[in-house]
Amino acid sequence: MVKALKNRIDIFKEIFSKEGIDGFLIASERNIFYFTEASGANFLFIPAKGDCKVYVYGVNYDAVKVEAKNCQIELIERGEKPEKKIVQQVEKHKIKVLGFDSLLAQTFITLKRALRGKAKLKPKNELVWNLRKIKDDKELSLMRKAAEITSEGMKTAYEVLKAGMREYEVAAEIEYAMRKAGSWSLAFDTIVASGPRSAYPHGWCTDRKIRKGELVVVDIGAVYQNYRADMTRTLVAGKPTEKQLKIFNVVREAQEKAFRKVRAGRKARTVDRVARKVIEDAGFGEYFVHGTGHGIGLETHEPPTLNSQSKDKLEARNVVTVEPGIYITGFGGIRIEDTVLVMEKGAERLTKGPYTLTLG
Ligand SMILES: [Mn+2]
Repeated sequence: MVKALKNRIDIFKEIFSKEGIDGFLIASERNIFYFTEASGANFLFIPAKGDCKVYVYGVNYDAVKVEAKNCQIELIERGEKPEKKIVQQVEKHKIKVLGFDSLLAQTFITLKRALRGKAKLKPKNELVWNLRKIKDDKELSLMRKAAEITSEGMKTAYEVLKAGMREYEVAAEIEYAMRKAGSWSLAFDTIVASGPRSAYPHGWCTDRKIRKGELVVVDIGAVYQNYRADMTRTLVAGKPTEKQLKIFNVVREAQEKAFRKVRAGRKARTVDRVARKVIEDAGFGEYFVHGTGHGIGLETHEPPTLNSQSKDKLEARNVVTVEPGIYITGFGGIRIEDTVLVMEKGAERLTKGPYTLTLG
């Protein structure tokens, strides 16, 4: 299915209409961006028939007026309740079933009270995700760019890392390189986790001084025009030990074998099983403490999910991460992660970098 940007709202109208829903309320900022190209808006009301309305507070009103496509824009005045405006639209369009993506509990309660049984509220976030997880050509080109910038950041990590540097200093060099390469922001806080801290899968970054021979997990993500990439390499400042190399090779093999399993039609949990089997067979099963990957796009963590519980099936134009790891408390951790594009007959790595603990 080809989804030109101008048609996303129309395509979505068809999808929710088939579910017996005659109006849809979008409250997630990323979902509103997906449908309208506007950032910073608060609600998007989509009737099955008729014009859409975006609601926005004063702080972002001018920006949304410039950016928003395919919808009318309405200011939420100070002291005004947006729920009231939404109920007015529900009445105007005679909506009986109002689908929604996700609402704050307070918004849900206020809306439900104000609707007084006139329309049923139906949570249907998965309908939006079914669209969002299939990236169109424009999205793929932006994600390619985000991945290129991220790879540039990782190249810098290999170039600058040395014993004696503090974790935040390595992070600063990486982030500067990504900014200069065009990154709009960071997909998440840069992780530079060294020594025993590398055993924390999401070990952020501190002022710890990196010592010679220590493992350093570097997990980074650039953002280009709101689209993200996610990439991890594990480096050693100095010469790796035999044990470090052995564990690295296990993770490397797990990542490569899992990557080769990625293709349209594959169960996401099969990819996880393949990675997990390599690590289990090497005797490190208990140290692989997270799933193998996740979808990525406008958000860093999106469907589909690649873990042992996942019911997702991979589809062409999904973009997912493949990121097995081994984390041993006290010793350290190793993770290798790429952002990859799912294709009909395989996959393509969008992030590119060396699969080595050291440069050269
Ligand atoms: Mn990731």
